[in-house]
Amino acid sequence: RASFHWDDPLLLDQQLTDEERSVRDAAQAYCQDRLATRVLEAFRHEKTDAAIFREMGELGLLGATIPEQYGGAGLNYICYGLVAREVERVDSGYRSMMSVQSSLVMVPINEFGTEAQKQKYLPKLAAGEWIGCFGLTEPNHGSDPGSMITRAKKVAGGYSISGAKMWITNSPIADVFVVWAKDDEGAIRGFILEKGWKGLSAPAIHGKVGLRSSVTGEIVMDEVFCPEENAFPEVRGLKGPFTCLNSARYGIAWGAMGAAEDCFHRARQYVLDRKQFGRPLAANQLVQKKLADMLTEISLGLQGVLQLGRMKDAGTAAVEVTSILKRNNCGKALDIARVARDMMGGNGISDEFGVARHLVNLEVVNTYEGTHDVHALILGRAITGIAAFSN
Ligand code: TGC
Ligand code: FAD
Repeated sequence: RASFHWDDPLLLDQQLTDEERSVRDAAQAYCQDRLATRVLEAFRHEKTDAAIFREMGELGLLGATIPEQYGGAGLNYICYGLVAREVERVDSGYRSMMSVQSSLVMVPINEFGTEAQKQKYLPKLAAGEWIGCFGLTEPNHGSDPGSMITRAKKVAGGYSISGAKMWITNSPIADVFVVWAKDDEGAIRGFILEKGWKGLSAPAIHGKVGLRSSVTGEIVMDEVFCPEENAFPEVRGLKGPFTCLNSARYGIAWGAMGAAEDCFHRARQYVLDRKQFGRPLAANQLVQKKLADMLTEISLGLQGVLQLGRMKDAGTAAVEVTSILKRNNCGKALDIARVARDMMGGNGISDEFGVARHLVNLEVVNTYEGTHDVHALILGRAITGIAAFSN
């Protein structure tokens, strides 16, 4: 009879290559030794440690899928997912910092940038020497970015960009801003702006109840001059930003499972240790059912993202598959965090027990990069051929 592994029942570990396992192990060692030790203070005091970018850069954790010639790690999508899972096992905010840099800033520069843009920006972003952010969402246009009002007016030698972006991860500490704006023809285009350019500011948004280790801000652009050489030359329309989102949403689907696993492991240990009515909480049927439900969803969610990663590496992943996994894994991780919090009673409310922090983080993760319901609508359109979110 084969033995059961409660922490890896479907033997995910055995489905990885040696290289994938070694990337996972290196990421896990860094995350547990260097990130887990500082997350409580970061979360409690809403402090983002910019040094983390350099540390991740040194380990090759930024731009995992970007070619080595531009400073990336040249790894496959499975490796990128495994890194996201290890980082988010500690905190979704740290994964957010990493995935914005990797998927939302480096991916568009690599996919849509000129050779000069790639040479200039990618190596420094990969090293964590420069910090990047991605401005798509606006104060009045979140789920519907196609209605954005930020404008890039053609002027001599480049563009004059005016508008505001809202809820932008990393923006207050960013050196490089990938922003999306409509040109004179009404087509969405991408631009690379730099900190310090006249008319560009990025005030922080304070008071977030989740994702407090990751700084979020606005991007305010008041006739910012962007030279022609800093525009993405070819890409037009929502295909530009959505190409980045395909990669980031995939990483989030892995990451959310990391947070869920951490909640599951903490809740399991807690109910084994804690006694009520003269026996461990874990001896109760209701408690065991909760653990069984958690493990089932985590195991299935991990197999789902593993398959999606293999499909992405093979070039066979339709974008809707990412919606299935982003939606499922974020929603299930949030449910798991809520149940784990409940299983830990009053202690579950304390930030020192970790689970409440995951819970409020996952509320954000379930919302950004396409809300849970917006991904249902993307899938609904693909299933029926009818778009429910627009006329
Ligand atoms: P729609 O008609 O669906 O598409 C317009 C054009 O875009 C193309 N397209 C895609 N291309 C590549 N990948 C995808 N996933 C694509 N989805 C669509 C499509 O083919 C079309 O091209 P063309 O050439 O025919 O024009 O556009 P729509 O306006 O009807 O879309 C509606 C909807 C709901 C699907 C979309 O707007 C959506 O996904 N909304 C959610 C917005 C969102 O995800 N925002 C994320 C902001 S970034 C962020 O949250 C970062 S947090 C990161 C962190 O901190 O970790
Ligand atoms: P809305 O679009 O107003 O949605 C509100 C509610 O209405 C949701 O429940 C939604 O599901 C629902 N809804 C919307 N449309 C429909 C419909 N047609 N039918 C049914 N229900 C609908 N954006 C960036 O560009 N870059 C970033 O780096 C970034 N980082 C973020 C970091 C944080 C901490 C947060 C909170 C957000 C971040 N975002 C970022 C923005 C994020 O992507 C948006 O918040 C998200 O896309 C939702 O948009 P919204 O907040 O405007 O909500």
